[in-house]
Amino acid sequence: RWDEIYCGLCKRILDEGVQVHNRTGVDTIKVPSANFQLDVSEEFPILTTKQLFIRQAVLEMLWIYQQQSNDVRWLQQRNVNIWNEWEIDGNGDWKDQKTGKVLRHFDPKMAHTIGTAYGYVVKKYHLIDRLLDSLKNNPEDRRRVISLWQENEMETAVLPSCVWSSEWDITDGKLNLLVHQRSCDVPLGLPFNVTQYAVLLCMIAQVCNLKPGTIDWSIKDAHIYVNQIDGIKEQLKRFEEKGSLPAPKLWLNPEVKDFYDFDSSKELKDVKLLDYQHFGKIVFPITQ
Ligand code: UFP
Repeated sequence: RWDEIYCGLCKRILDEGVQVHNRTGVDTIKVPSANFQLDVSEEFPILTTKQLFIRQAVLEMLWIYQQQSNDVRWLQQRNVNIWNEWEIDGNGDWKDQKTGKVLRHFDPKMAHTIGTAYGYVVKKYHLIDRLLDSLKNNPEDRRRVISLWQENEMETAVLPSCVWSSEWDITDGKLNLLVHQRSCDVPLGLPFNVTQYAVLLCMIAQVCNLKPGTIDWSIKDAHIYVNQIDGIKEQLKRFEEKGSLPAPKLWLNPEVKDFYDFDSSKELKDVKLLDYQHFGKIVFPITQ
């Protein structure tokens, strides 16, 4: 089901999208918006038309929401290198990876971080503690909005959060989530982002004695970089010829009752994917 929604979006972008310039220098094909709903109680959303590296996706999510860190070295120590391009160096410079040109200068105190974004914001505004408190002590609450978009922090963020808001409600013992993404690299970002928020939903549900429910996902600016088109065509061909494979099950260690206790070491001991079958990896270039 998730493969079908995902491949449908990719096809729509290729068929109806418009080619545009953007800050990176690599053009994208974009559509202005996209929306879909996934039912995590029926199917754990992870693509099978290509291999997704769940260890990295979950560690990045834990870095943001559990560790509440902006320090890229935490990820690097766990062999997760997806934020290297956005790391402020020891002198406070953020450089173009290819040319070495300084793109922006930050306070050297922010060395080795991504500035005041993501985990920094979660920590400063106590976003997870407030969410957990509300879910446990005020289940009917309708004000459960987590916003990583804080105007006062934008100036000193290397990359303003892409997935930046989530809203959470409880209906009939199920925890449901609505997520918004302001800008979406569909080949590289979206598969990662959807799976990591599904794991977050399952973790938060478990520690609050709830069942995971639905995820509504909304996107502004859904795009494919032009150097990713061949990879996406390969994935669409797989889907047309072979369909998709049965979704795996997510296993979370049932003994963990506190969100902060999920293991966040390299081995990620409390999270496992059972029976993950897929059609193999597709390499997509990343644009800084
Ligand atoms: N991007 C995502 N998901 C993420 C993330 C980045 O899709 O979680 F961190 C992509 C979207 C866009 C680029 O292609 O990274 C950010 O560029 P901009 O800030 O110009 O939108």
